[in-house]
Amino acid sequence: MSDVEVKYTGPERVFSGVQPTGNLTLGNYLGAIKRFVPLQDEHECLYCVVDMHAITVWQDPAELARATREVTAAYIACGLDPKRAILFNQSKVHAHAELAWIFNCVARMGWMERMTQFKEKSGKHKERSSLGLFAYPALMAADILAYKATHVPVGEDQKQHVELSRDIAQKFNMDYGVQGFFPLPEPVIQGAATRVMSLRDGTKKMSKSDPSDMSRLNLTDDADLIAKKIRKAKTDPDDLPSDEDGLEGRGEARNLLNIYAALSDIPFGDAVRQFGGKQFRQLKEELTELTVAKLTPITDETRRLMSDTAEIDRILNDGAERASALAEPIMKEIRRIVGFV
Ligand code: AQP
Repeated sequence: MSDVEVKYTGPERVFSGVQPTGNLTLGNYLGAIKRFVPLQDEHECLYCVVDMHAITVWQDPAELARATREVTAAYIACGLDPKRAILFNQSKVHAHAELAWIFNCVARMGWMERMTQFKEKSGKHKERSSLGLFAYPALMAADILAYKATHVPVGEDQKQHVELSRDIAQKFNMDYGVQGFFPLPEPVIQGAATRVMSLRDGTKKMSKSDPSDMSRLNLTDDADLIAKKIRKAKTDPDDLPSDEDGLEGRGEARNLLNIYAALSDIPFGDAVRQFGGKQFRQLKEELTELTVAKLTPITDETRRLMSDTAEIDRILNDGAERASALAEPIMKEIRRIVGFV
C-alpha cells in the first residue's frame, strides 16, 4: 500500500499508553514515559492506562485496579500534568472497544499472525492464548485512531504495532472511500534507550512480566535493591571499549552504557568515551548512584500520590470525560461511514 493518496489535514495529536500489568520498569520509563513529558508542552496529548490490553493475559482484578492507579500516579510523578495532558484509563472510554470491533473487521488475520509480540507472548501454545491477545493490535489501532492521533511515542518493541495501525487506517480509508479520514499515525521512537535490555540477558527486552525480578529495575525499587540488581547485572570479562565498534557482540555492556546515557541525558557515544578502558565495577558504581538519584524522587512521589486513591480516581474520571468528548464526534462520523443507523 502506498501513502501517497492519503491527505490527512487535521491537527497533530499525541496518544500513547502503558499497561497496568505489574511494576513499571526502567524500560517503560526511558522508552516511553520520560519521553511523554516534553510532548505535553507542544501538543495535545492523551496518555492512557491501557487496562483492556492488560486483560489479554490473566490479571487478578484487585491487582489490576491497584496497578491502574499506580501507573497513573507514576505518570504524574514522572512529570505529566493532568491539567495539560489527558490522563485516563482505557476501559472508561467506550470508543476504544467500539472502534476495536470495527477494526477487527478491517484488519486481516495474516497481518495479526505476523506480529512478534503475539508470537512471543503466546509461545508454543497459540491455541490456548486468548482471542484478545491475537486481536491486541486492532485495539491499539482503535486507541490511537479514536482520537485521530498523529504521533505515538513508544519503545522500539511497539513499532510493529504502530505500523499495523497505519495499515488499518489506510485500509479503512480505502475500503470506505474516505481518503484522508484517518491520519496514518507515526511512531515516535527517539533517544538513547528506546530498547532497554534485561540485566540478566543483553539479548532480551527488560519487561514487567519477566519471571526474574533481578532482570529489571522497577520504579518501586529502593536504593539498596537498585544497588544489588546493578551489582549483580550480567557482564563479560573484558574492560569497557573506547568506541562503539568495540561493543559488537557485547549486549550487556551496551545496555548498561545505554541506560547511563539515557539517565544522564547525554549522547550514547559520550557515555562510551567516558567509560572507555575502565572496568565494569566503575560503570556499575556510577550507574547505581545515577539511577538512585533519578528514580528515588519518582518512587517517593508515586508512593505519596498512591496514599490518596480518591484523588487518582478523580483525575482518571476527569481525563475520561475529556477523552470521550474528543472521541465522540469522531465515532459519530465513523458510524455514519460504516452504515450504522
Ligand atoms: N525494555 C523496554 N525498553 C524501552 N521501552 C520499553 N517499553 C516497554 N519495555 C521497554 C515501552 O513502554 C511502553 C509501555 O509498555 P507496555 O506496558 O504497554 O507493554 P510492553 O511493551 O509489553 O512492556 P512490558 O514491560 O514488556 O510489559 P509486559 O511484560 O506486561 O508485556 C511502550 O511504549 C513500550 O514500547
